[in-house]
Amino acid sequence: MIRIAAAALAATVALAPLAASAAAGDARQDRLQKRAEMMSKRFDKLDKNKDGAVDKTEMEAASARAFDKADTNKDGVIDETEAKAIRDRMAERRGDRPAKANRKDRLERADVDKDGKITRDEFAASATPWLMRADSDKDGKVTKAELDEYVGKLQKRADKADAKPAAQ
Ligand SMILES: [Ca+2]
Ligand SMILES: [Ca+2]
Ligand SMILES: [Ca+2]
Repeated sequence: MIRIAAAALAATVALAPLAASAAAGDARQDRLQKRAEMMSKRFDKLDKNKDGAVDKTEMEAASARAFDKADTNKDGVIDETEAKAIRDRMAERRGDRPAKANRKDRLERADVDKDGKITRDEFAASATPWLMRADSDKDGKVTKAELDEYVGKLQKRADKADAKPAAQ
């Protein structure tokens, strides 16, 4: 009896790191799922002419709309107050999740000449859209199939990360 209990205990201990790793994997899959949904929603919104693809014109139009929305005093530049308003909005949308370092500085990076103001051109140039990473045939537009393929790639990468043994 005692031996069986000890064996069971040993098994539990041995399995513990695996369980922790599976939980981390679940959280990752969850995030990925949410990200895929978000990308799909954004895609549908960007595809104004509903031809099943998002092209450069549609992306530029989206960037122009975002700029117009951010430039609240309509002087043609996003100044520090307006940039702060964007950051606040982003922080609100993010909730209590920590900011991604690379995303936090997008506005700062956009201000190429560092005069504290982002012009329309600077803003457009900084908008290296996440979506273009899905453009696998590099024809300047992203079809829904390319987006699905891209999401599949992210999924595979996450699966691979899950398959790695948990760090000790
Ligand atoms: Ca389209
Ligand atoms: Ca302004
Ligand atoms: Ca394409």
